[in-house]
Amino acid sequence: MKPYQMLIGGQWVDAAGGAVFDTENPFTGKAWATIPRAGPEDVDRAVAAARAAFRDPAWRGLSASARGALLRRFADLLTVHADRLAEVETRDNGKLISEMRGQLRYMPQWYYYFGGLADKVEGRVIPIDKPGVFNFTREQPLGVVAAITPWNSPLMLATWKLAPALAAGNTIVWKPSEFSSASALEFGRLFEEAGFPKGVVNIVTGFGSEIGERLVSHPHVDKVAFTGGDRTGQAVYELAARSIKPVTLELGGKSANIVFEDAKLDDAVKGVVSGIFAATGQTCIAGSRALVHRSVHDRFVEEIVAFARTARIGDPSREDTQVGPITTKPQLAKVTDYIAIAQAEGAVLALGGGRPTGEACREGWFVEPTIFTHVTPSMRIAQEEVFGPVLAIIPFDTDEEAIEIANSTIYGLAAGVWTQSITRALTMSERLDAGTVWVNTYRAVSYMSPFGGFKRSGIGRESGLSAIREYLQEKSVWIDTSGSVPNPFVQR
Ligand code: TXE
Repeated sequence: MKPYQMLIGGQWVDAAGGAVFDTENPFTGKAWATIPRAGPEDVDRAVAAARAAFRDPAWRGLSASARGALLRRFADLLTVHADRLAEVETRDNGKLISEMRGQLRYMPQWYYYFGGLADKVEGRVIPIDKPGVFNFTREQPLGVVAAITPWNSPLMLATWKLAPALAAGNTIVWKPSEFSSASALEFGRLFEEAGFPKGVVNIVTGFGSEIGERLVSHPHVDKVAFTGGDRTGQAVYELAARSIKPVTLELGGKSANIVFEDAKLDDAVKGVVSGIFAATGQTCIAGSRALVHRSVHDRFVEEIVAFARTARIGDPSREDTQVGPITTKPQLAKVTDYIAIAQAEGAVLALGGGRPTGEACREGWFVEPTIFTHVTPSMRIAQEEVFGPVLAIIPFDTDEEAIEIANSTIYGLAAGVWTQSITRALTMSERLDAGTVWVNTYRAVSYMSPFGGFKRSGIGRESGLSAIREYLQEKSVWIDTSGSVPNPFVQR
C-alpha cells in the first residue's frame, strides 16, 4: 500500500486527526494506496494557507507575465510526467490507459494557453459622461478558489479550473474526489517543482460529506468551482449562496445524438458508439440518447449493435482494451439499477445489460456495453443521467420532434447532429438547448473552446478566452481630474 500525504501551505502532511482511507483499483477491486482523510480543521488550515499566499507579495507581487511563465513551466513538467500520471489515473479510476495518456499529453495545452493569457487581461478606459473625471476598470483575482472535482477525468477537470484560476492570480484549495485522489497528490508535486510559491496550490483529500460543506461555506473561500453530480451541485450552490459566493458548476447531462435520414450512417454509428461507450459512459458529455429518424432506425440499430458487440472489454491498463470497468462501487450499483429500471419501464435490451463473463473481467466492476430500443422520451432511462455504458435509442419522425425530444430533459450539456445538410446543421445548432453542439463529430474538446451547460447542466464556462473571467472581478476606478472638490451641498 502506497501512503500518500496532502499538500497544505507547501508542506506534505497527514490529516490532523491522523485518519486515512483506502483507494481501490476498479479493475482488481483491491486497495492499493492510502489517502489522508481530512477533517474540517484540515480545510481550515488549507484555506488559511491559500489566503496567506494570496496576500503574500511572493504571489500577489508577481507580474502577470511572471505568473504566466510559472504556468508554462508547469506545462513543461506535465509534458515530462504525462505518461506516469496516466498510469496512476488508470490504476485509481479504471479509465483506459490509452484515453488517459491522450488526455494527459494534451493537458499541458491548458497551462500554455492560460499562461499565455495571464498578461493579456486588460482593463478599459470608459469615456465617462461627466466632466473632470477619469474612469477606468481593473480586472482583479477573486482570492481563494475552492476547486471540487469528480473521479471520471480527475486531472483534466481540475485543470479546467486550476489553469484559468491561477492565470488570473487566485490561490487554490483543491478537493479531489475521494475515489481518485492519488493522481491529484502526484500532480501537486509538479506545482512545487515548477516554483509556485508555497500555499498557492493546496490539496485536501477526503469525503465530500465530511469536508465539502466546510470548504464551500468557509468565510475565506471567495469562489467555488465544482464539477460533479447535479444533486451535489445544487447543494453546493445553495450553500455558496448563503455567503454570496460566485460559483462555476458543471453538472453532467443526458445528451442527445440525433441521427437524421440523410446522415452517413457508418459515421453516425461510430460517433454514437464513441459518445456512449468511450470512458465506459462515465463522462458528463456522454451521448446517452440516440434519437434516430424512423426511416433509418432499424438499420441503425442493427449496425450499432453489431459494432458495439466488437468492443474489447477488460484490463484498462492494456493498450488494446476498448471498454474498462466502472470507476466506483456505488456507480456500478447505480448503472445496474438503471438497467433494471429501463427493463421494468418496457425498454427492450438490444445488447448487453449484464456483467461481462470473460476471465479478464472477473474481479473488476464491469458492466457490458448496453443498448436499449423501444425507449419513449418520458422513460427514466431517457430523462435521467446514468453515467455508464447504457444507450437509449428513441425514434423520431420530423426535425421538430427531434428538437422537442432532445430538449425535453432538465439537462443541456451537449448534443450531436448527424446530417449532410448544412441548413439542418445550422438550424439544429441554434435550436438545441446545449452548451456544445457537435455536427458529424462527437466528444471534441479543446482548451480554446468554451465548455459548459445550459439548464441544469451548469453555470459558467470552462476553457476558451472567456473562462478566465470566471476567476476575475471587475473594479471601476474614478479619478478626479478637475483639481477641485465641489461643495457637496450645492446640486450639480
Ligand atoms: O459525484 P459527486 P459522485 C454524476 C453521475 C454520478 C453522480 C454521482 O451521474 O453517478 O454524479 O457521482 C464532492 N459538498 N457525475 O457521487 O457527489 C465529492 O467529494 C461539497 C457527473 O461521485 O457530485 C467529489 O469531490 N462537495 C459528473 C465531488 O463533489 C461535495 C462527474 C463530486 O462528487 C459534497 C461525476 C458536498 N456536500 C459524477 N458531496 C460530471 N459533471 O462530469 C460530495 N462532494
